[in-house]
Amino acid sequence: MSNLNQSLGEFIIENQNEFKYSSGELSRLINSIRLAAKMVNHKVNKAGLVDIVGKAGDTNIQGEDQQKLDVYANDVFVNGLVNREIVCGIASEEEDDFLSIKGRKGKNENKYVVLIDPLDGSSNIDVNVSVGTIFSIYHRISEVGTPVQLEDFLQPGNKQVAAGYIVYGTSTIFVYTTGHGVNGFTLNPAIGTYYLSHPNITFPDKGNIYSVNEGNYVHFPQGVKDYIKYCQKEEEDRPYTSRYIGSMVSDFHRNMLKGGIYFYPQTSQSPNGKLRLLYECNPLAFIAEQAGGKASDGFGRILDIKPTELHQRVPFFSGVKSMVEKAEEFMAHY
Ligand code: AHM
Ligand code: MG
Repeated sequence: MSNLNQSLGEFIIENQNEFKYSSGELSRLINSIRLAAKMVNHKVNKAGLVDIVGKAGDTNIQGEDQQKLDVYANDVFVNGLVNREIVCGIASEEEDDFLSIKGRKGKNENKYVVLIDPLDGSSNIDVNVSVGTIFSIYHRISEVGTPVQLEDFLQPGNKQVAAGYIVYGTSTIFVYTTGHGVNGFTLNPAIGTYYLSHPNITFPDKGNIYSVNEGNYVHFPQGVKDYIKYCQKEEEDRPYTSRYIGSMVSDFHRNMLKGGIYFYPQTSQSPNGKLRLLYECNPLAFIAEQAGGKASDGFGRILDIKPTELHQRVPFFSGVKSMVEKAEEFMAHY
């Protein structure tokens, strides 16, 4: 049952004691992301009105053109976190390297690092389709008070303290977990407050939606091709419905609520797929598991992968547990 009387701010305070390292720091951090997301939401909503869509001219580390809203969203999240001095380091999909935050007094005693994809699916902005923000939070492993190190960011996803996403869709929803289930908060734009609209989200036991860019079919490994054929076969509760927005957060969100699987596999040209382990897959994998779903690279658990680089890519299969397991079964044949 949704509780539209409870705001995200109240929920964070009420549940503060659940946090492993409870000192209010993590609550402040999530609060800060919540505020930055409101600013980005405001801008995304105006994307068709102002001259902000289109390429900014920069190219990010993956060699892709950045759009203006990507740059804006990156600035808002990074500056929000830097200025409020609640983290010691940030890594962003839009930045080549991680940022170490010194703190005004020259010493930063904060314990958390944040990894963020500030605006995912940004090629959808020009055509008025949903985009999202994804974030992931870890407790640093290097000594508090010293500059953050690469190792603080290269932790396996099973060490995440919290993770979440925001979908800027028909309405804006903030979904997150601190390892105690998944909750979703819908923004009431009239008053600028997120309310608990989706308490304790769980995947349905069964699903009938598959989401994949089938245009890449010829480049997929045989296991993926066979799984797609399985989804399309007329048998039992199949064929499944195909739904692909091309905005991972929205595809994931729909499949979590309605029951489905999202996958972005390796292709003959991209042996590790397209998606980034640290900024996209780990946070969604944490949420998937917390909601009773599953996330895999086709062979094993995403959250157990030991990252080796910041912008590492990985094949990604996530959704209803039984559906991901079926995909893994097909992958194991080859
Ligand atoms: P981005 O981080 O450059 O926006 O790319 C990630 C996005 C995902 O949101 C989406 O699922 C996928 O790329 C779509 O890729 P494709 O167009 O190859 O299907
Ligand atoms: Mg992205």
